[in-house]
Amino acid sequence: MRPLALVTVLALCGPLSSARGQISAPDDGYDLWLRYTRVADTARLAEYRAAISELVVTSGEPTMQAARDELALGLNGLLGRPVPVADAPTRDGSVVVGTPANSRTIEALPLAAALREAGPELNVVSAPRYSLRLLDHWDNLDGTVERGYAGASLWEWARLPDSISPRYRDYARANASIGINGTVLTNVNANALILTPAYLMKVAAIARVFRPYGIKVYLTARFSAPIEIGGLATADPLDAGVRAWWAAKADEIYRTIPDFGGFVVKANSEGQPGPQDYHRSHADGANMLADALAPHGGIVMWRAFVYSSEVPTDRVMQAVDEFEPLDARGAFRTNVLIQAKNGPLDFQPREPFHPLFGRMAHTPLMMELQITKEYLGQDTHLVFLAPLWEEVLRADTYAPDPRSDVAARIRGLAGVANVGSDRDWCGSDFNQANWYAFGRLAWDPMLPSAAIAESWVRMTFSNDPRVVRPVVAMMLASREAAVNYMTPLGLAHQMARGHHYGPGPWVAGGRADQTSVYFNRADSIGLGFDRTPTGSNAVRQYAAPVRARFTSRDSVPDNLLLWFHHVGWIEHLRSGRTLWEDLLQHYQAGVDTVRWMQRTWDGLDGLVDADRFRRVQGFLRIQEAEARWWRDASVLYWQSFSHLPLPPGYEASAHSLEWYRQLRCPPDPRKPRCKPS
Ligand code: GCW
Repeated sequence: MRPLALVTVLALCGPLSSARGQISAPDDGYDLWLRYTRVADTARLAEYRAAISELVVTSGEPTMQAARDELALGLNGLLGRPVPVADAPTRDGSVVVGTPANSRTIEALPLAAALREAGPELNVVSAPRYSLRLLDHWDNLDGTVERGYAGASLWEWARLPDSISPRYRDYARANASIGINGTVLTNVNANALILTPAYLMKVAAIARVFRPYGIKVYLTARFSAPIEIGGLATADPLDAGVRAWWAAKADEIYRTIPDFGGFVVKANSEGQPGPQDYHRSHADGANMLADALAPHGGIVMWRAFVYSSEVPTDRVMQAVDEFEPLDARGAFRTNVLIQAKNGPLDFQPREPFHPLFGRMAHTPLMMELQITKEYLGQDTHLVFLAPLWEEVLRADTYAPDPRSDVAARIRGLAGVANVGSDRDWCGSDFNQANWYAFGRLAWDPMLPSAAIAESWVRMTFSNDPRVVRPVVAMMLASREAAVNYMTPLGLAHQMARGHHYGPGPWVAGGRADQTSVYFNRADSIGLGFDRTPTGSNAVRQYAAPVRARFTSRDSVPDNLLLWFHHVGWIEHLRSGRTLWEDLLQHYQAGVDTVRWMQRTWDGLDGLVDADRFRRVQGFLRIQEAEARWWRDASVLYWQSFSHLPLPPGYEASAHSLEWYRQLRCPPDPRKPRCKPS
């Protein structure tokens, strides 16, 4: 008898599920990629049934029990018949789950030799690249979610700790299946109440559900908490009373939640309190919290997303200016990580990589990605984000290290979650793919987007190549389509004020560094932000080879051209076309790609279950209309500066610029959508 040993629950969803049927079963989205429908390929089903005869999980450890439950659910579903659970292997085809430490059967196996014997084709040895693979929820205690487009918060604070929603476990299952091992429960725009005893009890109840799945909980720490809930007169990080308060708070947290992960902090940014309120540095603030957590093994993830309209420097340069000098003098404690967004601005459809990734010599870095698509069409637009993330993970910082790509310069990934109380968790079928992709990349940042898309499609829709190939192609084309119809050629932050959904290249007034005109710099001469030495010189924050590439008009990639250069409307680009012509072409290409996605999807009629087919079809209709809205509003606005004509045959705008400027969004905080006709 040769029992098959499975040592991790992660092995569950791969190969078995790859033999799914040819027509997708109806699905309301709740099961995500963990859809255990019966294998429809009859030969494959027979093969699996013959190979798997029983399930043996002897350990009573909660994690092993969770693995057993998941395997039972998965195997029963995939094989279409109950797989008996046994105490010890009794026959060929026993699936034995455990580790040498908790299972006699596995301990007795000559595993090392067996694995060696199995040869290099055995695709089961997998270790995560990063130890921190976290979802950051921007969830508020009143149940709203900042930049959430999938309903209310999952955390039912009013009912906790007594009532435990079954969704907590299903959320943990989904995360564990893709290797996510931490959840920051609360918004970085933090509320100190989460640190009060009553809330900590609730957090502990969630942590209990997550624990068997290897998921730790983390919280956001509001810097002014000692004043707001501690009754102190100050939150000065160098004040002895404040330090003692945080130390006692950390002790209390760990008494309640022994495996608590630590804090995420947004300080002195967008109105959040922080150490600079007391003329102290970010290091002073981070270190105070780090000292409180250190005795318990906790960490501080201190965000680098800081910028101030009072600082005259280009907004995208402020994080490096702030953090590099602190890093250079080794100012941060060893349990502090600096968490930077992928780009130096704010989760745009395309940005260059954040220069901080090449600059910090001593302090470990986390990268924050945004899974919820605040600036990328939110719930409705189909935009698969893995290509965006792949681009930044593979970017070369030229830091003086043996490996200098961004992926090698960071210690972990944090993804701003797109999960909410909607039945389908993410607000749309395809948004689920971004949650999935994030987990896969946090485990292995070198995984190609195409491979991630393919495994997701197979697990979520179908193994039929007539489905897999076109859907993967749609997913892979989708991000560039959004870049093209929203912010082509390196433009950024051209979204309407506040909700960031539709176009607003004319947005001006108020805080300058949050306006579109600050970033587009459109004038009668041309378009784009000069960040070379003749402009803000943001290029100086990159290592010499990167700086040279971005500075020269000959080498700057077209897709970042207007991020770094102010270019004349009739200047010629490398394409041979003028900027004006190229811009028009990109906007049109964005619309055309969405139309191609529509046609491609329409071709799947009858191959995808009718419910999902229609849902996706409807959202693609919205996306096509809104791609035109983006194109027309933007082109008309640029034309008011360039005074250049549209070439013959260019699709005419349905409305005037004034019409687009007047378009108001319905006051719907959940889905703040403007609908052009
Ligand atoms: O992207 C911007 C968002 C804010 C967010 C902020 C941040 C949580 O518009 O809603 O606040 O970034 O990352 O702190």
